[in-house]
Amino acid sequence: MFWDSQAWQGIDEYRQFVFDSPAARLAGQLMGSAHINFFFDAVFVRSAGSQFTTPWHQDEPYWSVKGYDTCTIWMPLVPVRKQNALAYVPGSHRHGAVYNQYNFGNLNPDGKMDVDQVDFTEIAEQGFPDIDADPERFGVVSWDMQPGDCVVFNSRIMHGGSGKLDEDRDLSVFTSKWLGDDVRIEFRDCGMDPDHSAIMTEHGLKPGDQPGTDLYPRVWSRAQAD
Ligand SMILES: O=C(O)CCC(=O)C(=O)O
Repeated sequence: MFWDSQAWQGIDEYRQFVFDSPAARLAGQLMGSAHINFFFDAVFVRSAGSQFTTPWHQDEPYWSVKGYDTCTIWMPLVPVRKQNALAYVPGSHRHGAVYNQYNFGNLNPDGKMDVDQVDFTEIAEQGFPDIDADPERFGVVSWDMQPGDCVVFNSRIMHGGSGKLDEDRDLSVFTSKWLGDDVRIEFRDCGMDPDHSAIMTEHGLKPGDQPGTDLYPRVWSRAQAD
């Protein structure tokens, strides 16, 4: 498995997607936001037969920002079967509870184990539900997808389960994260993943600020689109 993130500043094709594709407009329209800022990209590449499954989790509770108007566009670059694709628990972005999420920092193989560590044990109100034990009860959904299809999901929705691949299938996915009107910078005592607090501070951003600067460029405004 190969994973990379925040590569948009160095890769022209990623920049084109961020600035020139309809993605920002879609995010703005779906979230009902007047403005959209780009947050970051993350790619997930798995070779055929990979058995690494993404643990069930939510995104926004890990982030260095807080807000309901946050979304990810999950965009496979190869055909993907429903059972191999990212899956979602519909409506779970409205639960409002703090779950004891998996610490993705544990998966970091490059030895920098102090990076992107998140520990929800002190703040969690309940354990993360065992969704795989009864996917039907949770109403889990996923879809067969072709290159060109994408799923846009609220960053508080429970999602996971992707990447346990059939022997004849590889999977390459480009994901992009977008921020709308109610989003503010937030530094979390439990840790953050990805932890942008240092680079935000370098750019003069502090908790409570709206994301901006060339780190999180404004890529779409409803007023200019009208
Ligand atoms: O594609 C995957 O396996 C994980 C994607 C994901 O969890 C995300 O984009 O938040």
